[in-house]
Amino acid sequence: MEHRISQGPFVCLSLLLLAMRAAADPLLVMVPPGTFVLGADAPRQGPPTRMDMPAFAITATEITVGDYRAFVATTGYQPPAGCFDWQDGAFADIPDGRWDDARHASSDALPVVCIRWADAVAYADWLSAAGGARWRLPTEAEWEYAAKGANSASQPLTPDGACTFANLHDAASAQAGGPGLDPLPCDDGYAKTAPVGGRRANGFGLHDSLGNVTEWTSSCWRDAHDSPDADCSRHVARGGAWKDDLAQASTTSRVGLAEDFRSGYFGFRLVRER
Ligand SMILES: [Ca+2]
Repeated sequence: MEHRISQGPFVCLSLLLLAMRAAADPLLVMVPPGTFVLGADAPRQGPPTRMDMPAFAITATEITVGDYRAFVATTGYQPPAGCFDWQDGAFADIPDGRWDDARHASSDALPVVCIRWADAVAYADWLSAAGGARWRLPTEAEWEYAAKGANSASQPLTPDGACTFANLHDAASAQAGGPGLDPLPCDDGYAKTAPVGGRRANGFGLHDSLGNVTEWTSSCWRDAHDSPDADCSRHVARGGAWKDDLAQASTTSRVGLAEDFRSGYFGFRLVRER
């Protein structure tokens, strides 16, 4: 099965040495410093912009239901009900949809969904307050650099190999009556979200940077990477989700959603500062 994400010995050694888990902290990987080209020559994805990136630590997986459950149990914080999701053959707002209902939290290993941007930030702030490091959402440049994993391609996956690395709209979601795109010619067994870490990591050790859930970033929306006009009523989200095809779930595809948007296909991962 062909793929174009490489995992060299340096990365394997780095993961062995640098992956770390504090008491209740999410598993981290260290992304090495480097230069990459942000974006692609495509609508709302450009202009391609060369960037120098420092090293940073980012969670290897999306934040899980179990992670978020610990936060809610400790603090009493509770995201408001309501979740935009696929149900009965259509996307619709589910007024009583919640991050911890049976539909979205059947396993603690699933990525947490149905949370707003502020609910993701609240979790990061709690982790920061509980320990000695600052946790935050990645910027969209950090997200894209980490997602590319030493591969500059906007789409490093091939259609038949996609399920090895990403939970996307495949035979499983098509069989469940999922969104009307042409499904990928593979089957990962999950019609919607899948337990984090179940697919192969990219070259930096990140799992599910493409697919599973679209991930919030800290960045305000800009129509173009070089636009001086930032719309901070929306934030950039990246990576596509279980409902998406390869075009929607590329390393450069991006959407901008209002801060109060929450859905069954939106989640997040975090950066930890030293
Ligand atoms: Ca799937």
